[in-house]
Amino acid sequence: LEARLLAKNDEVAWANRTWLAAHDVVTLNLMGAPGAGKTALLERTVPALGGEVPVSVLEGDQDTERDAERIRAIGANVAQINTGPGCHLDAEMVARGIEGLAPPPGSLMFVENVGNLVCPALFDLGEHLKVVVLSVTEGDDKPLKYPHMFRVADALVLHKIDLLPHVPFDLERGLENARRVRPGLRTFGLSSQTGEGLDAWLAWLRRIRPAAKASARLGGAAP
Ligand SMILES: Nc1nc2c(ncn2[C@@H]2O[C@H](COP(=O)(O)OP(=O)(O)O)[C@@H](O)[C@H]2O)c(=O)[nH]1
Ligand SMILES: [Mg+2]
Repeated sequence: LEARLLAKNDEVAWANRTWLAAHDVVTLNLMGAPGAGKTALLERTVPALGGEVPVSVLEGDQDTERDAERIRAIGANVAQINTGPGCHLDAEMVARGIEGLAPPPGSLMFVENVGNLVCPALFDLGEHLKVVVLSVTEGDDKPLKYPHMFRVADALVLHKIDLLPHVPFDLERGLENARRVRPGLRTFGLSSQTGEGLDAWLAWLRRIRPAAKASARLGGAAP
């Protein structure tokens, strides 16, 4: 049943990927535990890039419009998807979300997945890149305990570094653990509270638009 479910998801994800490539909408899937600071990161990122490129946000949560309201408050194009008991977004939900959002050609779209380090790792949404957000309050062993999430990630945001003096998170060990499961993983240590480290993250986002376009032109294997 799980294999059939994932195969069906992959088909829809492929359709999403094709649509996003045709409309030149570069899409990032933000994943991480509840409270890792995914929405806070978007609240920093969207205004910083908003003047350069249109940005849309698709918010995923089990319930409420709370995150969509936070993003709406900063003036961005946003839609909320509620999964009810579901623990992750799937490609079909994202397809419907894209229809509602109508991200313009040449834009950037962020998808904030439902908060947890397990199920979202399994579901391709048709995005270009997956980003895992791990805050230093969660412990430096999490990449080892939830390896699937870190293995599928294209980048890691090591979040809330302003709290490093107050928590026993060992930065070197955290990075080593992440790279043990995902060699070469690109990492950004940053704080959405203080803004420290944000520049490198923003610079990467500015660079990936042309890179993602090039890879979309090359195409991947259809499921
Ligand atoms: N100290 C600190 N707190 C943060 C930071 N980013 C987010 N938070 C706080 O962490 C909590 C969860 O943030 P939220 O964006 O809702 O997390 P999400 O569930 O992953 O979307 C909130 O109370 C935020 O104010 C940060 O960089 N430093
Ligand atoms: Mg959130």
